[in-house]
Amino acid sequence: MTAQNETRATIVSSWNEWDPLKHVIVGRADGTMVQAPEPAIERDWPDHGFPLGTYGPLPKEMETRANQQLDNFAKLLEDRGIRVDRPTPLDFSQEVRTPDWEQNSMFGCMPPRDVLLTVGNEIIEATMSQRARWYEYLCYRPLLEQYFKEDPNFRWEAAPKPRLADDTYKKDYWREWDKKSKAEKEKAIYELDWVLTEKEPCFDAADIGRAGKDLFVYRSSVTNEAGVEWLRRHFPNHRIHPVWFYEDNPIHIDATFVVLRPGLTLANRKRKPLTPNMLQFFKKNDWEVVECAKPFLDDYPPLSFCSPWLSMNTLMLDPKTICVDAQEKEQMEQFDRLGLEVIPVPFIDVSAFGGGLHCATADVYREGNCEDYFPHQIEGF
Ligand code: ABU
Repeated sequence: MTAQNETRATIVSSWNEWDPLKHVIVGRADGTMVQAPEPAIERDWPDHGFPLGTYGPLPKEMETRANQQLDNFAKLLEDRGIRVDRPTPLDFSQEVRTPDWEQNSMFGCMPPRDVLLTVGNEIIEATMSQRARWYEYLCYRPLLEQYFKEDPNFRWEAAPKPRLADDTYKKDYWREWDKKSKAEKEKAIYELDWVLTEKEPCFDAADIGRAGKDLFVYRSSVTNEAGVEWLRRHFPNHRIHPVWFYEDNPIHIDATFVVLRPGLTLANRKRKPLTPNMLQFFKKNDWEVVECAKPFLDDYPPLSFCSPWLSMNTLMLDPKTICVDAQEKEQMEQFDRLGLEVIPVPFIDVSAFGGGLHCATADVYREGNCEDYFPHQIEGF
C-alpha cells in the first residue's frame, strides 16, 4: 500500500463494473501450475512440454515476467490513489483431497475475479468447478478476515462448497468430445452440453457481469444451471439473466460480453449471443452493443488456457477510464473512438497464469449505489 492509501478505511462495496474504483485485489503469479488432469479439464500441450496427462509448474522465467507485469499494474493503480491488496499464494504443487477425490495439483492465484464475486457489501467465494481450484479461496482468506474485522457492514459469504465427486461431471466428457463430428459439436453448443452435470450448483465468479440490479450470468463450461439458480435465490432483489453464446469452449463472461458502463456493452465478435431476447433487451433499454475489435493474437498463446479474446478483458477505473492490454492496439483505438480514456497496461505475459486485466483483479470498493440501469425488462430474459 502506498503512503497516500494507508489511511483508506476498508469498506466493501461494489455494484457494477464501472463506478470509480478505490480498492481492489490484484492477483499473483507465484507457483502457478499447469493443472493435473481431472474430470473437468485435461491440458494437452505437447509442443510446450506438457502432453496429455502431465502437469507441473509453469516455467520460472515466465512466472518472473508475469509477476513483474502484475506488480507494475498494481503500482499504476496505487499511483492513481487506488488501494491494492494482494493474495497469499499457497504451494500449488501439492496434492489435495477431500473424502470424495484426490487431485495431484492445484492451480494458482493470479485471477481473483474467478473466485471472488463482489455485489454491494458482500463478497461471495464462488463454488468453482475444478478440483484443482477447490481450495483456491484460501489464498484470499487473510484479506477477507481482515476486511471482516475492519468493516462492520461487510457480508462475507461462501457459496456451498460443491463435492465435485464423479457424478458432478459427465463421464469421459473430453474423450467423447474428441470423437464428436462438427455437427455433433454444433449440437452441443446449442444444447449447452458442457462437462458439468446438474448434480449441484457450480459457478465461477468471472461468469457474472454486474450492472446494478441486473446480473448477467454466463451458462458456461464452469457455471451450470444449478449455479445460476443458486445465484437467483441468493440475490432475491436482483434480476438474474442467464446468457450463452456460440462458443465450443465457453468460459467467463469477461472475455465474451462485457457491460462497460451505462449504455455501452462490448460483445465478442465471434462468440455470438444465442440467448433469446438478449439483444432486444439491451436495445429496449437504449444500451449500445458494440462488437469488439480484432484481437492481437490469432490463437491461444503457449501454455495458456486463455483465448485471444483477453483483448476484451479490461478494467474500468471509472465510467470514462479503461485499462487495456497494451498489445491490443485495435481494441484501444476502438475504445478511444468510443470516447474512453485508455490506459495501456503491458500484460501479455500474464495470460498463461489465468487471464487479463479483469481476471487479475477483484473489486473491493467502488463508489456508487445499486442503480436500475434496465427499467424495461423483457419477459423470458
Ligand atoms: N478468464 C477469462 C478467459 C476467457 C477466455 O479464455 O476466453
